[in-house]
Amino acid sequence: MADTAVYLKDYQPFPYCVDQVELTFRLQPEATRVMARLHLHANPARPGVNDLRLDGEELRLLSVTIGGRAIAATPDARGLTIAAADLPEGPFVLETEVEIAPARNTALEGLYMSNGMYCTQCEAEGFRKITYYPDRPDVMARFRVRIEGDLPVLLSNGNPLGAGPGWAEWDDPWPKPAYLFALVAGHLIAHSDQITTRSGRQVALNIWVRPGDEDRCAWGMESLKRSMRWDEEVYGREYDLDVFNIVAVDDFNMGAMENKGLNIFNSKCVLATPETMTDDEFARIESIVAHEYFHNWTGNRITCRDWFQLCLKEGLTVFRDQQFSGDLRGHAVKRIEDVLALRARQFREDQGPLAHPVRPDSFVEINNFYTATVYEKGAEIIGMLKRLVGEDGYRRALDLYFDRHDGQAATIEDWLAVFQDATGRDLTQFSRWYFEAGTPRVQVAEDWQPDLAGGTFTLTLRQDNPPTPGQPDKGAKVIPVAVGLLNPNGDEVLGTTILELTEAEQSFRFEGLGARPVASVLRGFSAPVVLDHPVSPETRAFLLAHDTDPFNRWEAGRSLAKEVLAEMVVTGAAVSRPWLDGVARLATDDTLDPAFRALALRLPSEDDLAATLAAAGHVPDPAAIHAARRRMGDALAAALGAELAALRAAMTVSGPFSAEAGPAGRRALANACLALQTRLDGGEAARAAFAAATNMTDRLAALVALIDIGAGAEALAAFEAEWKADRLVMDKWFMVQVVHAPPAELAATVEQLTARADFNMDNPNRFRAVFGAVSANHAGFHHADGAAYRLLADWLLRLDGRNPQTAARMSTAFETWRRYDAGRQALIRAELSRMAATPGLSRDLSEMTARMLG
Ligand code: 0A1
Ligand code: ZN
Repeated sequence: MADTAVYLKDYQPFPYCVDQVELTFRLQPEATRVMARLHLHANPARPGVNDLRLDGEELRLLSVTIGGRAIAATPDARGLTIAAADLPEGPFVLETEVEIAPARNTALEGLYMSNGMYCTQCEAEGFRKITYYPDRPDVMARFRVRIEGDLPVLLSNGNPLGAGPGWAEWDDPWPKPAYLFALVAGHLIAHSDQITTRSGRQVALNIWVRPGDEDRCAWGMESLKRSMRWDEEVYGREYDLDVFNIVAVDDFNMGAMENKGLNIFNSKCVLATPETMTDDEFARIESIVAHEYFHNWTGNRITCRDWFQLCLKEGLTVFRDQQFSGDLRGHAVKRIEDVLALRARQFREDQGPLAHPVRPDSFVEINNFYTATVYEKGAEIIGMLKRLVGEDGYRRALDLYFDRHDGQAATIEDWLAVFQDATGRDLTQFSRWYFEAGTPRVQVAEDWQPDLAGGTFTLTLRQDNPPTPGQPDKGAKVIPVAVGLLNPNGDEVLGTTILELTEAEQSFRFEGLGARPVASVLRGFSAPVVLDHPVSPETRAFLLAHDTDPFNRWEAGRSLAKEVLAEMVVTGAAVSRPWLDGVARLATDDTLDPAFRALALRLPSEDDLAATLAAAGHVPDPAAIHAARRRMGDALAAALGAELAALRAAMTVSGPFSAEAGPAGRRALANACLALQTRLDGGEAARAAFAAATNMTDRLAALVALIDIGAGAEALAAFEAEWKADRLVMDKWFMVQVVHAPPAELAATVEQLTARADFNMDNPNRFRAVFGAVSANHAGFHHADGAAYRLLADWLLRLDGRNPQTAARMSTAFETWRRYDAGRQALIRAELSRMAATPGLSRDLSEMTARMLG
């Protein structure tokens, strides 16, 4: 790798402190001027004679002065060094003027343009593309910003200072790192509201959008207000400025960004109406709005000392947004959804060549570390901490965290120390979760001694911590394993109890039980591990029917489904009765939450099954997995038969549309039934549902059901005719065709879609709609001819020249390559090698290909 790595062990404080920054922007698409005044003084934490090194990339430097005197300074490709000899003693003011070209910025990092609007993305290291600056999170400063431009709306962080025609000034009283800086300018319209915080501060709330989108903001605004209230009630955290602005932008690399007082959102993650967005998207918008808002305390008021500590803000903020969504929508269903996502993304990452610790100790390009491991596993670790110290301990620790570190740039050591200090618990061994990669495997063995102490049941737990890149050996972790015991009638004889597994192997005894109990292990998914608990299909079916822990009840059905599917793939076995009967019973049980029943009907994904087979020592055959999964769906449809129509009818939602969990759960169950019904009736019900749908959830479900049986052409044409002018809805139209293309037709489908005039590779949403879907189509992506591998690599290379960050992220489609047979491995290795060898490849993509090639 040509670019060198940065190491955590090399951390040193920056030799200068920035007290205040004054920025002036003179906006022009091809030549924006940025004038920066930095008020600096030497940092007592870094004594000695130090040059002043400022980061800066792709800037045209026009002038540098210190204390008003011009300095001759020659920048290099990554910044500007001002020799210590040129710096006065005591505080001084450094002024620079640079020119940048936002209209030519296709990487969407720094200041760029999207549909005529100016906007910024500075996390992680984008501010250096705006001006020369110590672009690192431990340099926190107060920002004052003046924007000059011929546009009606000119926004930056903090509170408005003043505005007139063609100018606006903003002042942010809270010191912040440069990655939280934001600027937006454009022809925008606000959807406005307001809220009074619990101490009485009046806060103006605005969601700024392109004209035409103003009727799509109501849900985002409602979500914002709920988030603000929730953070006050649950964490005691209040908002701290007079205004909170959200801006929707069409071209954005990620979901959204928590800039202080000026959150910027991918329009897909904030704009919604019932006609254009599905229930899942409504729920996602709610959680992302909350996530960005929660960052105001966990990320902004307390930020990260360096980028190795990214999980400090991200793991905690994900944990908080998961709690919030659980409180609003029901914890059982939320937990199942979170675990499904964790396994699909994080376990996959942790079990392949890209595995890295939640707190990595080196990186080449930090943008490559905004991963499921840092975010989702980071959140799981906090869930475990909370389980170990209890509700009260957690609250005390968090209060101490906010008290002790407000206004600081902190580390994971600081975070663990507040838990130790608040609860007295030694977290030395627990900290391995942060520093060691890989998903532990926990094996469970049972023993029953009817004659010992009135009936003794013993659970023996053994943990294995598999090697990961650069970490061959690992010690035992602290694993909280939540366990419950049921008697043969299904009654609980032991309510949920946490067993703390701290050694490689440990036994836990339960006495005086009378009859052999059924153990429900890892309730609520109490730790992010792979559980290996060999039990009979009958026992799984028993837990599916009786477990009092909703997560484990669902999990019993899922484990059974995976075992049955694996058996079907490996031996060609038929779909097993206990699974069919168990799932059918659950789906039709009116006492259960419809959302939960819908989840029970969902089959394991093909990628999940491939991972399961690989872990069991098989070489997964994607075509065989695809065929077996279809057989399984057909068998489930046949088993439910006429009940499907009845269930759908029973789930009818009347009255005006509501995106709340109740009605959304009913639609989820109805649509799960529709998908199965379509397997039986040739598409009759789905065609009727498509025509009758009054919201996007029902319409898209019907469309997908039809595409899935190869009968989608008419509905696709109708959908396109209705929505061709709507970029967010059309992303779905692109995506479903690729995800559900017959495996042999995937490459051709993609060729045809990318040839369309409305396929725009510079829009990350559109690019992802097509190429994210390529790898989501497991059997198509892994078709033995290798056509999809080649196609994806070609497009990633093309994108890399314009938007390296998104190209690198999407290259993770290849991360599972070592699971497959020699032929497929050779094909993928060839594509990875071809990408790696391409001259001029970005730092982002070259790091990813190198790591995947290992
Ligand atoms: N901090 C944001 C996510 C984000 C990260 C990086 C970005 O550009 C490289 C953009 C957004 C969040 O957690 O929501
Ligand atoms: Zn975040």
